Order: sequence, then structure tokens, then C-alpha cells
Amino acid sequence: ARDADWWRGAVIYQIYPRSYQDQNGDGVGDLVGITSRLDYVADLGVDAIWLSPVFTSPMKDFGYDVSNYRDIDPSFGTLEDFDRLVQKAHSLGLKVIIDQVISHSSDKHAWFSESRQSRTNAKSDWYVWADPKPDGTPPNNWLSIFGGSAWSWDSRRMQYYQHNFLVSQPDLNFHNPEVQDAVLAEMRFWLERGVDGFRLDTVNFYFCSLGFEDNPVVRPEDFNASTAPAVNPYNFQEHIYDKSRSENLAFLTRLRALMDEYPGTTTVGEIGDSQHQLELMAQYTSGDDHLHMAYTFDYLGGEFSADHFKKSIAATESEAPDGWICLAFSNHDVVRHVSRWAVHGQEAAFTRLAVTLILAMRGSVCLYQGEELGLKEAELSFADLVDPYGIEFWPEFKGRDGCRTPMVWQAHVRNGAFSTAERTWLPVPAEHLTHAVDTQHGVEGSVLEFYRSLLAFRKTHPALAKGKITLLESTGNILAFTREDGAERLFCVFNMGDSAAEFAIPSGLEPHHADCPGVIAAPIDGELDLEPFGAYIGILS
Ligand code: TEU
Repeated sequence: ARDADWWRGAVIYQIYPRSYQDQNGDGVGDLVGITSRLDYVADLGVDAIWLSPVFTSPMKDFGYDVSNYRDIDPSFGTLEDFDRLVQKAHSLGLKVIIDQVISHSSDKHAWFSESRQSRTNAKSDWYVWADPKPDGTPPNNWLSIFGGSAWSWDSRRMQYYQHNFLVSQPDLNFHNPEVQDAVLAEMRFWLERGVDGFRLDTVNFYFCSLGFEDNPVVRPEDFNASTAPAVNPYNFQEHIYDKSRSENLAFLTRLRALMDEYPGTTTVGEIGDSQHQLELMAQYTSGDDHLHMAYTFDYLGGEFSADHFKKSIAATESEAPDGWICLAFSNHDVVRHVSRWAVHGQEAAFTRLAVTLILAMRGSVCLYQGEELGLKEAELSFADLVDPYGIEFWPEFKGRDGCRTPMVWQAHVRNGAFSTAERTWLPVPAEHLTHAVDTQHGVEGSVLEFYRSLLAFRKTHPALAKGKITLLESTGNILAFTREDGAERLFCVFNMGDSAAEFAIPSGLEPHHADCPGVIAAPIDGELDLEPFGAYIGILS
């Protein structure tokens, strides 16, 4: 029987296709390569994979600029390769979530080629076009996240088009119902092919204000975007007109109706670059007529401290008690969490604590390829960079290449056995080779085996996946909560600091040993002594 709710509390493993496994030797990962590694993925004990985009693309933003939503980019393979990947995944019990980048397309998409021909053609209104100001300058002060104005001049239409990211990523006009119909039809194409869901890129960017009002300019100290670098002028605007419009809810209802035609499928929306990310998450995941899940940059950008996590958990539970958050500490857009939350000399303990924590919090979980090996951010030189975002803001912001380097499978094989090519699209860091899969597989005490045993532990404790979360009072570096569903109640305590700490167990609670991997602490006289970055998970009767 199909469990239509499989996504609640599911663990999703994100694969960045350019960097997982190259099978044809061109230095770029591909679908056949990924398929050959799915046994490894299934063996980890995750429920699903999320594939970053594999569609036809000029690769200006490495796949997040799609020029044909219905085909596979030749560098990744063919539609047949895709079908075989899905088949293999399903045979291993893995769901397949693909990335849909519909807020914008590539400027090489046929829709945009047509739209830019004239102001009167059938698709003239498919993108966000606007007249210049009388002096010829852009319609307003909106900025692109990747640098410069959000407007580019088109000399044929004698108008500007809007783009939130690269000049080559023109923004689709969702106010036009034909555009909504068109993107939903593209999604149906993949549902018919058997995918289990979509990760929706920049789901809060679909609608901008067609009044084209200037965004308010704010002082640097008043704006606190979680991930955009401080050197980026985008940080010094309050983005109230260029995205996150309320019209989006009605569109998400249409999208959900499509998903509901394919029972057992799911959606996870990415809510980025917003000061109101929690409110948006609450709205977008409310009821059963919007998204199934969403993630924000709260844990991808915020600090690693008990205070921050307490606040975020409390806010999520009060703002979006029914919403299903998708938790992630790392992905293809941010510095790998072991490096981002720099923990001098205690990486081993930190890595274990972080995954124990994320697998204990309420939500579904995205793990990012390589974190199960304990990989740190790759240190690259400017000459190595390919990410336009990093190239633009170097050296204050080093971009996203450092988290996108190839997966390392074998320590003593060229390119870590990722590829036989002379040169790979991003270098394989020598430091990563010492963490390669073959150095950890089956090795007791390795990070990889720790992830595996913890994922197995989670499977046998349904309260961790689907239970309600209740914060317990704590001070200092301690974060404590219970997880509870009908059948069981768990008691979870985390020392998020790099020195030992103690926690007095609230009276009335008597936790018992739960056999959670990595837990060495045991309550003595109502007190828990936790090592630096130590965790405790026990069963309450
Ligand atoms: O990211 C959207 C987004 O919010 C980014 O600005 C994010 O904050 C930034 O990359 C963090 O460093 C999505 C994709 O995940 C990203 O890879 C794409 O480049 C972007 O959309 C444009 O499609």
C-alpha cells in the first residue's frame, strides 16, 4: 500500500548531479553515474533523493537556468537515463524529488525568445517587462541578488525585463494565467513520468508587484538577510514589492490541486532571502491546499546556538503548528555546516551532535551529499571559481563552489573515483580524499557509520519522525525538548557548546536508556552530565 504521507518526517538526501558520479568521463557528473550509486544512497537509510536540476540548460547558474523544462541536459544524459534512474530508485524503495525552477527560465528558453520579439506577440506578457523611466534608466531600484540592477535592457522591445538572479534568468510573469497554466503543464509532464515530488526553487519569488514601486532602502544594520553576503547591495533593501506577494497563495492552491491528482506526491518549497521567512512558511504550508513542506534559511544561515534554536523552534511551533518544515543544515547554496559553524578542533563531536539534533527536531530532513562523510567546505582559489555569484562578490563572499565540489568515493583513485577525466568541473579537494567513502564504509566509529546507525535509530522511533515537539526550559548551551506521538515519548537534550555542561532533569520525568548512537551520558540523581557537543536521547515511560 502507498503511504500518501510518507513525506512527513522523511529524510531526503540531496544530490547535486554535476558532482555525484561522472560515468562518461567528461569531468561532470551524470544520471547514469547517479543511478550506479543509488545502492549506496539506499543503504544510508534515507527515504528519498532530491536531485538538483538536470534539465536542458546553458548552465549559467548550473541548471537553475532552464531552457527546456521537458528534457534532460545532454551533459547529464537522456530522458531514458532519467527513467532508468527513477526505476532503480523505486526498486530500492527511494522516492525521487526533482527540482522545478519555474520562477524564472533561461533567456535561451523558447518562451523568452518569443516574448522578446515584440510587445504584441502571443507571449509578450509572459515575462516581467516594463518601460524605462523618462531618462532611460530602469523602472525602479529593484536589485538582483547576484549583483546589479534587477532590470536588463532589451533593444528590440525597447523595454526592460526583470530578473532576480542573473541577467540570463528572466523572471516569468505569474500574474498571467497562461504562464501558470504553462508551468503546471511542465510539472504534469514529470508527474506522468513517475516522479514523487518537487522541490520548488524560490517559491516566494513567483509574483512581483506590477505597480513597480521602489523598494525601501534600509541601513545595513537594519537588514539581516541570513545568507546573502554583507557586501551585496541586495541586503540593503527591504524587498516588499519584488517578491513574496499574497497572490502566490492562490497559485499554490492550483499547484496543490495538480499534485493531488497524483496521490503520494509531495512538494517542498524554498523560501529564500526574506525577513519574513517564518510567516511565509506558515502561510505556504497551511491547510491541505498549499505546499506540503517548505524550508527557510533559518538553519542554513542562522547561528548554531541553543538560543537561536530555541527561538526558531518556538516560533515555528507557534506560527506554523500544522506546517511541515523541512530542516537542512547544508545544501548547494551555503557553506557546509561543519565549516560555517566553525568549531575549532572539535569537528568530530560537532558533526555527530549536529546530525543527532537535526534528526530529532520536528520536521522532514534534507541531508546534503557529502555531509555523511563529515566533509568541510572546500578551500578554493579565485581561479577555481565557476559560480557567478562568488565571482561577483569575491573575496568578501566566496560563493557556492566550495560546497559543490565532487563527491569522494575512493581515497586512492584519481579524483576520488568521481571521474576518470583529466580535469573535473570543480577540483576534488585533497583534504576530502581522506574522508572518502571507502575509508569509512564499515569502519566502526566513522562519521558515515554514525549517520547510518542514527538513521536506523530514527526509523525505529516514530516519535522522532512525526511526533509533537515540546521545548523544555534550559539555560546556557543546553537545548532540551520532548518528542511525542501516541505510542512513545522521547526526551532529547543537546549540549550545543564546546565545553561540558550539565542539565537538571525536570522533576516528574524519568528517562530510560534508548540505545541512541553516540549517547554516553546517563542520568544520575536527576542530572545529566554532557560532554562538549554531547547529546542524550532517552525514553520516557
Ligand atoms: O536559491 C535562491 C536563493 O534564495 C538564493 O539567493 C540563495 O539565498 C543563495 O544562493 C544563498 O547563497 C535558488 C537556488 O537554490 C540557487 O542555487 C539558485 O542559484 C537560485 O535559486 C536561482 O535559481
